[in-house]
Amino acid sequence: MPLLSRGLVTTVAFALACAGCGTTADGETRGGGGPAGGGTGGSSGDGGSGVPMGGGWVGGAAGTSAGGTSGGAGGTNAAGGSTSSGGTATAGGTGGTGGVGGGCNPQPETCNNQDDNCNGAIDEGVTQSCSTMCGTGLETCTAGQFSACSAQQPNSCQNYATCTMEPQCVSTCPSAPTESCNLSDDDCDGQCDEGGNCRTAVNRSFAGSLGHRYNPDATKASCCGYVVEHSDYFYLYDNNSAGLKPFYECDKGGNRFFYTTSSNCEVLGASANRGSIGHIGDTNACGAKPLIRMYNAQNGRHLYVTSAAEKANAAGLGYVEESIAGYVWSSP
Ligand SMILES: [Ca+2]
Ligand SMILES: [Ca+2]
Ligand SMILES: [Ca+2]
Repeated sequence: MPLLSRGLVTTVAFALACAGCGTTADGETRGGGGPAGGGTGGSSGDGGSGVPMGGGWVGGAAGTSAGGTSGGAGGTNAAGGSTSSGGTATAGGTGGTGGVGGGCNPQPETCNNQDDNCNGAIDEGVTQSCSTMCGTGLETCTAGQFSACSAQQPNSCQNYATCTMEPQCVSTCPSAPTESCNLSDDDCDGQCDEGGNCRTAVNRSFAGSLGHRYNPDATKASCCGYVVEHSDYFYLYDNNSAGLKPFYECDKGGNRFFYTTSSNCEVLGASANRGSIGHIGDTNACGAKPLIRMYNAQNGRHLYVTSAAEKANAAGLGYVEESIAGYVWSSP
């Protein structure tokens, strides 16, 4: 019976019995095991070591891991038995088959830093869709890591309508608009209508026999016995716009004045209107403060103040608050 056809257990038993093969009981001398086959180099994985089988050697187990270079080492030739008289030498066993190298099992390529599809490239062509507030794009895998989304990324920019930072889908943020006289901080620098081009100072002057006058025109402010006591008492806008109204100077007769947003000068009628001294605010927008209108019934005079201290002082002189005439500013 050929030795190679025997079962493994039997074969191993024989192989063990045959170690150092010598003369058998029947006088025959059997040859030693033939050379074990060297394992064939696997494309991956080291082959296992050869094991004796059937007098020869089977190759090493197939390699399993990537990067292997060779199959199992072949067995060495057992020493042939010595030949005794009359014995028949039996051929040594055939070397075992070399171990089969570990194969690559092609799978769809995924982003795992492995060559899943066995084409020699790792994570090639693996992408996934993504999006930002600006649109959709792709993330591309390299060495197990997805890149940033190719869709446009929002830029943090100033919203000049609200003066707040917000993400915008632009590569370059819009530049600041030019400040204009509109009761708004157009360039969002924290200052409203700055630059000195919007508002003009109003002089406050006084004449002991007449009371107070408020006029931006220095000539008028110094007319008719008036003396300027505060050259920039408050500021009014030069031009009208939303949130503003003309503030009129009304002549009560004899160069005594009061001020109102009524073009008819309230009860006096339009003929008393000496024209606008500027434009006063409807609200405290753009840093405005109230202009408090007071009246003294004892002398028939009006007074306009911009602070609680002045108001208290005027109250001590018999003035009573009538209304908020409008809102004025402290700077041009
Ligand atoms: Ca691949
Ligand atoms: Ca500004
Ligand atoms: Ca402005």
